[in-house]
Amino acid sequence: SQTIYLKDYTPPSHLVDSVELVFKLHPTQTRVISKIAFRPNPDAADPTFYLHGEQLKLIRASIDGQDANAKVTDLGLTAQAPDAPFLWEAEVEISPATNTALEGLYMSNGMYCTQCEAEGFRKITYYPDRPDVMAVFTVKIEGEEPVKLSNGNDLGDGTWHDPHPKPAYLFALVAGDLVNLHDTFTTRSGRKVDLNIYVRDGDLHKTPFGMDALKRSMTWDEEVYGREYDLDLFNIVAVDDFNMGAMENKGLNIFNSAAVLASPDTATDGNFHRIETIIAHEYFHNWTGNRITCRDWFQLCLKEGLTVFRDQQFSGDTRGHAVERISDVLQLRARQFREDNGPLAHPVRPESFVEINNFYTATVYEKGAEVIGMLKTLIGDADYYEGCDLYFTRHDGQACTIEDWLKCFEDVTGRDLAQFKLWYSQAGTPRVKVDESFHDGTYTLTFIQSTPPTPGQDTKDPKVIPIAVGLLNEAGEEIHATKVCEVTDEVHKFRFTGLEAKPVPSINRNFSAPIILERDQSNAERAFLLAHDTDPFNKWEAGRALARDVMVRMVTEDATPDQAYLDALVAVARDDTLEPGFKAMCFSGPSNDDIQQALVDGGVTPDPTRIFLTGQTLNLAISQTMQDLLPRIYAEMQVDGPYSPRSEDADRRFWGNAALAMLSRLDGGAQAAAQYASADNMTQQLAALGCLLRAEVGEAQNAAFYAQWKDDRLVIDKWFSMQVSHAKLAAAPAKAAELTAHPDFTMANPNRFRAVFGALAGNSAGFHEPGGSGYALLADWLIKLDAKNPQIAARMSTAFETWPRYDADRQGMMREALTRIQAAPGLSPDLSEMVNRILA
Ligand code: BAL
Ligand code: ZN
Repeated sequence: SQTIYLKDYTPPSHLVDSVELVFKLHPTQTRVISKIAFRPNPDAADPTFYLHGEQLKLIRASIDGQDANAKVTDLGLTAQAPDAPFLWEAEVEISPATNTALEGLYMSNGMYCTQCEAEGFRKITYYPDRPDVMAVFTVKIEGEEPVKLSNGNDLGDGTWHDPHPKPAYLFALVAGDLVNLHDTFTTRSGRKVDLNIYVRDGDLHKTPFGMDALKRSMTWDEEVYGREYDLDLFNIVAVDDFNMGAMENKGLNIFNSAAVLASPDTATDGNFHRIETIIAHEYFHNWTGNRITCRDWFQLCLKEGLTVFRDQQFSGDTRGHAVERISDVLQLRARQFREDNGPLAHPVRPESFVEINNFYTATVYEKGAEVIGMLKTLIGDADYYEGCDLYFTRHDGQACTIEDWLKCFEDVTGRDLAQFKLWYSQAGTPRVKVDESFHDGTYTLTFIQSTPPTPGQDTKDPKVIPIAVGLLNEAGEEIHATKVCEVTDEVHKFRFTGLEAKPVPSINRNFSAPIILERDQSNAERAFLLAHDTDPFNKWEAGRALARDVMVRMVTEDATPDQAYLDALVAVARDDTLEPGFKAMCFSGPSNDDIQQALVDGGVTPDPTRIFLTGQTLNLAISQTMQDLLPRIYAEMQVDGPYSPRSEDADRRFWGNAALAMLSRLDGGAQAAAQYASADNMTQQLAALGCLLRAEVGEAQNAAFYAQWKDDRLVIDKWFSMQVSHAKLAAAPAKAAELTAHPDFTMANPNRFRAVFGALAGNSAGFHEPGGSGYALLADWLIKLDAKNPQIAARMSTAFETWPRYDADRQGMMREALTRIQAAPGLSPDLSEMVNRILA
């Protein structure tokens, strides 16, 4: 397989005016008949007529009615084409039922569906399968299935027409025995849009929340970005077997059923939140992705970073900005910082790839979103939205680049964004060291920035880093409102004058830049900021830094749990001005990966076993300190009345269940057993089960849970995941191995595979148990899965990306597992690229 480079981009040889497709559906012998109107591209670098095509049986192909004499390879075909517009007609045969990679046209529980991003359309028919070729599609679906859907408007009798030119990756087809929830939405200019969520019979009661989220997303995009929907129909379909969370196909979004189906008895508050976010995300793609798409796949962040940023804004507006920002940053640190500081580090806009599916990463998505957030912080809200408006009018209907995007903001502001663009090209998380001094009423902050080397990038230039700073006096009053320090030089000083005494700084408020701050800060100052900072993010951050320091000292110096930290937590719990969701966040503490990275930064080799045991000790100490408060918190946080996923209720359950987790460390699970017995929704049931499993007293409830939910796939995914995430140390890989023999385990379903092996990878002390059984098991299963579904196998290989941080024994065993994968016969380009990069 070949490496593809951004610098080698050339325009397509031919453009497409229209595409007509006829599908004669059959599980193993679907016929796809295409009529495509091509014309030579005047801007082409190379006029050779080339179409992508993989795993297709070519039946016939003609150009203007004459046999095309196509030269076919495994990857596509070439043919002699006239130097003028012409009609390509072809017929191919494909086998959806045996398509286990879930890319192209495949079958899921008897239903036909598609996934074409990034390069799946070439498994449906011969086509210039690249995002800069946009065309108007008309599709006819022939088959027995009662419901037959494609993009755009329904012309009846299985025929669909999408008037908006689109790249092939946004093509979609669904056919099956489905039922739907119908609703309507009227756009602000008066267009009446029919909305449907299609599901299998029996799942209809799980659709109303998704529908509500869709309508709220449509309103939000009108109000905040001035974007209206542009067709008379918007369809969503839930599919059980799906590689991604969901896909934004024009007018026909296809969702992993886990990312759309929710009812109070089967979905947790976390599930509801995630579903709302994904529905919004896919809907927002209609403008940021579909109307304006990417010129080539290197520009993926153009649509993904921006659309993640938009869904984060939406969630903040819906659920409260402080808790939303904290959870976004927790995600960023756990996934993106980990990626950016390991062998898989790559720029937000990568410069080369073997398999583009390997670049649907936390860096492209989440760091891509941070970059948009920094742009908005630097230029201000008014210019940000004006720049977006310009982008939408200037580039509607086009396939664009990051340069096109940034130019809109340069034109609106008159600013040169060349240095800002380094955020797109330089990988690695910047470190910013902070020095401070105070003389004669002037407080000086000195920022010193550096970015460590990453694969292929040994040296980095200084970036523009917007660091929001506020100052407090020693009484805890804000004496300087938040000011954005634009750090542009390697060493950059900022002065605050007219101060009576040395202030306490609150730096990088609201996490204004995705950086690692390096600053000598006492735990007393952290506790002070946790008590007084007016910026909710930094208030939480101070507590997190405190917790991290306490954990690190417990791990490295055998320290006992720090009393000042325990007292600070009690103060948070007692503070009536704080929201329940915020309190719960303060008690969540740093992630395991966060602790490991802190240890690595301090020159200490992390031992996951020791970190796990230390976490247990600290959690017990926290529970004991909180002992007197817990029953009251727990009682106060109970929500009366029927379940609602609204954030006020969800946040109460979040804090109440944090209290339950603490109680369960003291009462042997008595309160959790009571909650389990009386729970009338999945949030309460699953939280109680988790506490019981952690306390190793939940055997009966665990069996009852399985029996109660054995017919609900999505709940059983949770059950599989719980078994592994609550197994301790070496018992985790053993449990995962045992579950692979469970009658409900199947690697054909990505959600089920992830439920077991995602949970194993997330159970750090289990995956890294010193005997190496976690590594060996995951390697075995990645090799097996790769033969069926290379995309998921490649994605899950990232469990190994941290190998360089560990001790020699663990490193050796992880490398051995990776080398074994590398040597597996017939390894896919997907998994092979990942393993090669991880080992490089
Ligand atoms: N475009 C792939 C799925 C998503 O990011 O929405
Ligand atoms: Zn997306």
